[in-house]
Amino acid sequence: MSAVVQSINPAAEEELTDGFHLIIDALKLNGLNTIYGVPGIPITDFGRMAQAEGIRVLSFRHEQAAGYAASIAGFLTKKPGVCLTVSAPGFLNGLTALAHATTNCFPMILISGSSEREIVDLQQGDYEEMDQLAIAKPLCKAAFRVLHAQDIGIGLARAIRAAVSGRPGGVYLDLPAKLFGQVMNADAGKKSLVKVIDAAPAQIPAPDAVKRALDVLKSAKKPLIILGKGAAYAQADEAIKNFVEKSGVPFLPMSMGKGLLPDTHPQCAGAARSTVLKDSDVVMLIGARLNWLLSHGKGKTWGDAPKKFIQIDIEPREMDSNVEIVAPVVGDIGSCVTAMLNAMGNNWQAPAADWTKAVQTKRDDNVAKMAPKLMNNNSPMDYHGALGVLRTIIKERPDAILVNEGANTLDLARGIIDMYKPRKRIDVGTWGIMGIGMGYCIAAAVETGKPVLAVEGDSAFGFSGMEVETICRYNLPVCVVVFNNDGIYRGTDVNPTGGADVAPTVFVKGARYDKMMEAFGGVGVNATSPDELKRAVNAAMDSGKPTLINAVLDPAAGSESGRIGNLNPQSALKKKK
Ligand SMILES: Cc1ncc(C[n+]2csc(CCOP(=O)(O)OP(=O)(O)O)c2C)c(N)n1
Ligand SMILES: [Mg+2]
Repeated sequence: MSAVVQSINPAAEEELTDGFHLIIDALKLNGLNTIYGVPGIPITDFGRMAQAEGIRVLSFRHEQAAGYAASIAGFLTKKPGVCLTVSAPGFLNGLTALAHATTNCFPMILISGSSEREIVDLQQGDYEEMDQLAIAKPLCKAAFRVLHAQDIGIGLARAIRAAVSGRPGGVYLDLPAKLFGQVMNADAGKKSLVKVIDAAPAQIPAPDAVKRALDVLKSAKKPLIILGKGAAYAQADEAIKNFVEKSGVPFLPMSMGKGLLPDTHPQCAGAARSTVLKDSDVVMLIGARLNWLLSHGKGKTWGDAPKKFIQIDIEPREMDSNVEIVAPVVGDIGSCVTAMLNAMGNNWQAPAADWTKAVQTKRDDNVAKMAPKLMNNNSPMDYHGALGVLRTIIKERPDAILVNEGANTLDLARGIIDMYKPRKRIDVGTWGIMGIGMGYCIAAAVETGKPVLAVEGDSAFGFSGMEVETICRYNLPVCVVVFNNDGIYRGTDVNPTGGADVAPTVFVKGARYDKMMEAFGGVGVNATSPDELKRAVNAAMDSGKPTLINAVLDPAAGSESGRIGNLNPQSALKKKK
């Protein structure tokens, strides 16, 4: 009887869709065409189907690297980078990257499969049981779970809008295994999808705020502009350049703000950092926060002279976070900077020459002092010899993307390698996190199509080193230079007990990281002098072949914690003699 009913029921002919396809269609509808992840239950088939439907699905060796890739894809494109993981352990591996994205204000969506809700909630011991939504919540901007196929469109729309609107950040999207297989009418499914319109609407600053800020800037005798990575993210490059140049104010780029204007620009105060922080009287922050990286806007770094701060940021709560902001300008960076530029009029007075000349002189002195160090051809290399070579290579190839992590390797490369274009330098970010390296390389190559040069401490590289296989598998134009000084900060520490274990900061001596790349068909080079390093990097950048150069550094080169040794706690207890 039921068979007969079904055969005459037009519903039996209806076209159906399922959770798998609705998620894929929702991603594509919103222009999210790349997924970074690691397969496994319950998302293996989803990855296959996504690939079949034209999404680029990049499989990693560890979710954390995939997550970092997604986070920097978000920074580079202003669209949320998507990371896809399995439940509990895969989710947790991806979670560090989600928290990193949130901290750094990069839009990213972590999509994790999850186990059966009924079993998880009764804690009955399901396969990879974990209440992932609850765990993700404090580490991201927003977290959502979709239980029904008809809600997939809305769920993804909420995730996208949360990731990119206002201050961008990480969003978690929990997709229980059962959702993927749920079936519904295809037409109704199609109608349930949402194309997010104006996901990150412009936020126009109040005219009063703009006027107030310009009045403060005008009153300055020794003004300074600080460009943060928020300014780089905004992709308002022309407006920022025009504003800075019209103002005539010296500017200091934060690490990932480098290249918005070239580091060689006459107004760049990068090499006079300590002078401008101490001596300035009005400081205008553009997409930069007064966190630890700027010594919270107070203390020795900032000198004794009174200071006034102007701040442009999309997040109103950023104002007065550490010190009083006398002129807050709240809005998106592009709108704010454009409004400032328009309100400046045609008679804007550049700051007095005694200030701008003093900054330039300090900067030129520091650059000149450094120059001879960068030209040494010592073997084994020191940081300056090796970085002098890489500095020239980036100068000759300003479109290349520079990935950088480590301690000395990071701090010295940041200071030495000039950047010429926006969003070309990507690094450890707000947390000073190790492990972003290979994930960043992969996403940078995939999202921009440009060659990538990674400058990696040997310790830093180890956090994501297995992803060199991923780089080879996708044949990406990535050249990794490992600054091999046999350890963390230095390779010279000794175990004070005289026991067999080496000191906690020391690695295997004479390690050959280049062999790792060769193991997967890439090019490996062992470079012992700046000349060799230069040849090898240029060859890699010309060929576009995955390359890893083991740069042999003097194990004694480098200092504790690079430039931030002062952050190591010291015991208040004086050692008794
Ligand atoms: C996830 C994470 N774990 C640990 C650290 C602590 N840490 C800071 S720098 C660093 C490695 C520094 O050594 P290396 O990368 O070899 O750079 P070098 O100073 O030797 O050039 C470590 C482990 C960190 N920043 N992030
Ligand atoms: Mg090292």
